[in-house]
Amino acid sequence: MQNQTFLDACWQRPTDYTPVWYMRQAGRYQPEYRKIREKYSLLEICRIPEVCAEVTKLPVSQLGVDAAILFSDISVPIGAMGRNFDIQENVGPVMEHPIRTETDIAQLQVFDPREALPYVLDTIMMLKADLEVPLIGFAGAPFTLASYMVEGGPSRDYIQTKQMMWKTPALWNSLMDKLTTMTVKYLRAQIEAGASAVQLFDSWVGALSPADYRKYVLPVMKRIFTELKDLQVPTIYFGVGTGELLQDFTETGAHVIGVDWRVPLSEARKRIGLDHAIQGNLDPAAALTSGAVTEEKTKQIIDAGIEHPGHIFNLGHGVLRSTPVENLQRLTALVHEYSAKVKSEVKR
Ligand code: 1CP
Repeated sequence: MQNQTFLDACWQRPTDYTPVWYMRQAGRYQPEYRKIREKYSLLEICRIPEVCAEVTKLPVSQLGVDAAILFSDISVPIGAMGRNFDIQENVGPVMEHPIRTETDIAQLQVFDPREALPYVLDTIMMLKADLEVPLIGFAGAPFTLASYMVEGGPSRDYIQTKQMMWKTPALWNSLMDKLTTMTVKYLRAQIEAGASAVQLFDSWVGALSPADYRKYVLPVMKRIFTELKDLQVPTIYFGVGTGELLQDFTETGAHVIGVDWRVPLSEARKRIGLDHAIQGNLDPAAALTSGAVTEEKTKQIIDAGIEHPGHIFNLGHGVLRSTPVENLQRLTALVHEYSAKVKSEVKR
């Protein structure tokens, strides 16, 4: 029997306790992951289903979380679209050549995931057979993916991306259109292979003003969530620094809205309303220490989340590399035990 608590919370059904998983729950903070990385590059791990499945499962047994997230990277589909890139140590995805012109965009291939990324789907099928918790598939959202492609790598200010968006909107729209079509195909294939939910990582979209978000990004996000609807799995939409965009996020059609730590969860609930589940939002830096301060912050988030059905506990962004494994073990146990206690008191 699979643990359904995470999926129930996504659908805003009552649960006995608050489910929890962590963005970047597989990674460098784990000694076992570092050991595997001595032998394989990140992209090699993604391409070998046995190794990729092992890395995906590790945090589930180690931390006791209520969901697994496919181990991959948002940059993986860029290669399948026909552009060379590399994931550089301590940097992130870096393009061989940035995408800037009409020809660059015309050459991007909207691939068939079964042909171009079979190892991703093989990993999912392998995991589906022996995971005791639901598996979350994922993709980078078009804006965030475009930011890497247009800038050529990680960026602080997104100057080239915004220039393309404002100065050559037709070019921008054609890039977003292609990324959107690709993302829908990729996520549909992940769900058909066995993913029980999918998360769209729009990590850097908080760089946009609400007006620009509504004009240049919201329409494609609506398209993605609309085109996934018939598969009837929960969809999660997350970005960093998106407090001012949360209301707009509710218009995308995502079932669950991810919130970073800059907005208190009770305030996020006001902005999001009652029709969506909420995921978040402990400051990842708070997991570096454990003790009274971390406990107080965690309990505050659980208390705010419990007021309405549909809260999934998570960090406000990915696990930081220097986080001790024991802290996440303790945090997971605290979320489970404290939320179960509060919920049983409310019932009585
Ligand atoms: O070699 C390594 O181990 C380097 C660190 C690393 C890891 C563990 C990178 C490079 N990617 C990944 C895997 C990864 N990437 C996962 C699976 C891990 C899990 O969640 O358990 C996921 C979900 C991602 C998604 C991802 N990649 C995002 C969205 C989530 C987020 O953190 O905002 C983004 C923005 C990336 C790009 C990326 N890949 C790697 C780095 C260092 C970065 C960020 C670079 C930047 O600052 O722009």
